[in-house]
Amino acid sequence: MKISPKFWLFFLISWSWVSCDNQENQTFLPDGPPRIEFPVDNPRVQEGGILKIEPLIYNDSPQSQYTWSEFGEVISNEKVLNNYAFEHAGNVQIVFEVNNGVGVAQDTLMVEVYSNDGGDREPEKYIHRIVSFDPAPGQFINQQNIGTLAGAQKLIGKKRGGLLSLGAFGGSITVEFEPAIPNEEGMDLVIYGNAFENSAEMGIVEVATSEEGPWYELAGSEYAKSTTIKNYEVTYYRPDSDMDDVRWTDNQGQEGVINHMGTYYPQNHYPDNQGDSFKVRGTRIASESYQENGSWKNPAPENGWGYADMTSINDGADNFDISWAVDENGNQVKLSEINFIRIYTAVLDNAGHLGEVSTEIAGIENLH
Ligand SMILES: [Ca+2]
Ligand SMILES: [Ca+2]
Ligand SMILES: [Ca+2]
Repeated sequence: MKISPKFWLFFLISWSWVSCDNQENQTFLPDGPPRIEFPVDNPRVQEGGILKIEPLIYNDSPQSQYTWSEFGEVISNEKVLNNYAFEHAGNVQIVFEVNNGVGVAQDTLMVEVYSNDGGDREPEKYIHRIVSFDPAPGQFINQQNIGTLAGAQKLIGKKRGGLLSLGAFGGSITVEFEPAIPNEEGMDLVIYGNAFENSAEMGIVEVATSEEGPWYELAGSEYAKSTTIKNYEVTYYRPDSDMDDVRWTDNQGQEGVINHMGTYYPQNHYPDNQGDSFKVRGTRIASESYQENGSWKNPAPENGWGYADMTSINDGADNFDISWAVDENGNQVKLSEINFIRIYTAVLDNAGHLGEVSTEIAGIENLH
């Protein structure tokens, strides 16, 4: 791997800075909770390649405890993530946590792991075509790899073709499968996301045999709950400037904002291709992110099933059975196969410094 001179310069500066800091703090607790900065915003590495990530930590102390995790699995407890191998192509979300004895800081880093392009495309098993990408506002929206139509195209023909963020409530992707996915006994398809423990960002899945519909929701564990709101509508409004929050109103008399995430994500969080305002509608599932010991948590519902970007096990794989399809009145619909899948973010929630809760999709697989 080639490391840029900028990185080494940063490394040397941060190393000497941290060395002094450690000496000063031998006998004192730090002044306040830690704060994390990564030297590179979006590092890239080839599939199977290794990467060293050295964060800059303010208020670090000799007693600090460090945790690095990928998809909720702890991969290191060192201060520096050293020579870690990235096995799967796609955008990998790494979470780094520091506890300095006074407080806890947590930050995420998106690592782009690019494919060797070794002919691993299996078009008949994976997404055949992107019909449309209609994101809602979010911190990744309008970012080339993760929040644009070009980013969506990378999911075609692959199990994990990258990572696509749908933005806040109602943001969606619609894809075609060719040949159709048959409805056989048991599970029929898998949607890969980037959920990890205490980070579920649930998306509702709809299916159809024709692009024009009718569309049927796959009714998951939350479908009949009293906290689930059917026919929920949100209108988003284009902000005055790129760095502003995005305002929303809903059809329940509520309003709020999708927070702009500042200099880490300096682009406008409102989708480029939308006018002054736009409306999304669907089913809203309850979500209440909360902060615990400095970490933001957004756990999946207990025994939850039937949503995209919810399960942290098996590489973030959520399984679906086409037999879960229901019509708009909640009646079960018998489908022998489907060609079209639409996924939309089904929650409207903010998780502090982690930003809006938004479904991510890495790929979809036909199990038959
Ligand atoms: Ca089935
Ligand atoms: Ca997200
Ligand atoms: Ca996610």
